[in-house]
Amino acid sequence: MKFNTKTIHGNQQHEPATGAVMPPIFQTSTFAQSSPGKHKGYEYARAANPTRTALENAFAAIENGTHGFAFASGLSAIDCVLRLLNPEDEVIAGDDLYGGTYRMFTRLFAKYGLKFTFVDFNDANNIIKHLTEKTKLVWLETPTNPLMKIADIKAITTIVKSKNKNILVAVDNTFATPYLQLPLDLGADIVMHSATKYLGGHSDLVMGALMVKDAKLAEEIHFIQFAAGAVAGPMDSFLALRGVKTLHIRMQRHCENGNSIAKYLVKHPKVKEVFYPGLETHSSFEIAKKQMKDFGGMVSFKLKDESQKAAFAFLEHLKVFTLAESLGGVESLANHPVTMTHASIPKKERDAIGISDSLIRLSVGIEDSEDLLKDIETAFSFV
Ligand code: P1T
Repeated sequence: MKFNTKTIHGNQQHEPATGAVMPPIFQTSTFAQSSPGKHKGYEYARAANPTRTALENAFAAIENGTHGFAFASGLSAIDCVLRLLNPEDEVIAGDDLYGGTYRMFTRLFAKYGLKFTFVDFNDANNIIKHLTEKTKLVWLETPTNPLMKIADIKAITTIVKSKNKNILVAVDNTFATPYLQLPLDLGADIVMHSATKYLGGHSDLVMGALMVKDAKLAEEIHFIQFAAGAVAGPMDSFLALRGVKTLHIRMQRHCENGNSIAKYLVKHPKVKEVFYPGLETHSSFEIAKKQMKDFGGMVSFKLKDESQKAAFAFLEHLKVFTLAESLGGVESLANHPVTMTHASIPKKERDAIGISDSLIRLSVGIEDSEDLLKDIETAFSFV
């Protein structure tokens, strides 16, 4: 099956009892047994629930994996990956990450003896000097949140695996989605998503996903998912599955609109810099062009006026864009990383990588681009 067909039919079956085309919302915590241990494949809904199974099968299909897992949030999916490790193990991660991922690494897991090193993956070779005998996991976000940096998944995976094939490479594919890039095909071991974003696509749920292609790794992840218990509920699983079925057409429009807005911003006299991998001026444009089918709907930019006041004036006067955390829904959102999504990163570190007061991140939705452009133009008149 090709990708568009997979989003709708990948690993899906009609519900066996009734032929229902969409899986029912199995709103149950437990399943009857005819004799102890004798059941129809489901025992207790933390272990498995048929609505979640349908979604997890779809997750596996769209990322070209063999197994998919649905979690209560994106962060709980990341938490599951970190639980594969042991104290003293080392993790190499990109230096630009979603603030909550950075917070989990440095404030939750560092105290259990995991060591995190943050590296600029703009050049794949930067990883070489950080790989040690203790490295067990490489964590990539590409494009990164919020600076839209690109990591060359294939090049990094090749370097890492030639050092030690047991080092896991995990890719947070939230910004790109499998519509744009397939990390498992490029050599990664684990794909992670905040399914809250493009996979769900309608800003109506919080969910995480992991996809893998190795049966042993899948078994370990399933054990952690079951034993730690941060599973997606049946109602959210139903909504996410419905979302996945339109991922390809939504992404097509997100890309068109993202591209129009990035090109408009580049020419705007009040804009200092635009971060969008589809611009030829982007430092990793060639890698993005090779690795991604298109460039997505996330666009960040800095104002020439570097004061927080100017950024706030712009954000307060948007009307079609909603000022809110999150991204990847059908509606356009605007975010101020310093005070919102990346406030948990210490100022010194934010400054070092360029997350400054005048940085604004747009999640460009699938409305008419003329309305979005007009909205931005009006907001600029208040800066
Ligand atoms: O919010 P949650 O579903 O737990 O996902 C966390 C997460 C993980 N990875 C990336 C790349 C993310 O962007 C996120 C969540 N991000 C936001 C809420 C945001 O506005 O950036």
